Amino acid sequence: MTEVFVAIGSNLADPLGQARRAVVALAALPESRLQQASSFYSSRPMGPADQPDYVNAVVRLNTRLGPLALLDQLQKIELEQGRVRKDERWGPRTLDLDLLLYGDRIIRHERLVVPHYGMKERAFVLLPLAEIAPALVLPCGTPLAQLVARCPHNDLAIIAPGADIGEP
Ligand code: A4P
Ligand code: MG
Repeated sequence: MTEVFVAIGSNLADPLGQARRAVVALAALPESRLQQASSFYSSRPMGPADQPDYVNAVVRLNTRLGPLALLDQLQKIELEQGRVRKDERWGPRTLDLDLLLYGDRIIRHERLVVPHYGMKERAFVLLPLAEIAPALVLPCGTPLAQLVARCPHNDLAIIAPGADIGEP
């Protein structure tokens, strides 16, 4: 089993509900076990400001899926739960699932870059990650706590407790 971390983001169509459903879907992944889920955070949008606030969270899974098979599963969940059909075209994506870390692996594939390229600067990733894995050290050797300490995060607020995983 490999320990992996997945970031959840949503800012459309009941973002908290989307994020909660994503945790349920991640808990049902094949060959995988959900270990931990962070609180749900609200965060101001990174990028264009004329969009709603986001709900963000991070989960920890143990999995036997390979990195690309896991990415396929994440994209399947995005499609099943994250996209709304408007007329004949796919509407805005309401759910974003990013594979942050896959064990200690450094992956540079045309479909998959791990660690996720933005994770070191994004408070909405770093804080939920630090909540569930405070002692984590990234594959590059940088302690997560160091990244958290130098990342402004005053636009982040916990809006709901994390999912209760329960005992196996
Ligand atoms: N891909 C490569 N590496 C990965 C990875 N580690 N995990 C590829 C997931 N996918 C990965 O992804 C585009 C392609 O990236 C995929 O086909 C996959 O093969 P996407 O999810 O379709 O596109 P995207 O998410 O819109 O692009 P991008 O650049 O990942 O967007 P970001 O950087 O995720 O930004 N503000 C707040 N507060 N909270 C947010 O969550 N999110 C975004 C999206 C913007 N602002 C935000 C938030
Ligand atoms: Mg993405």
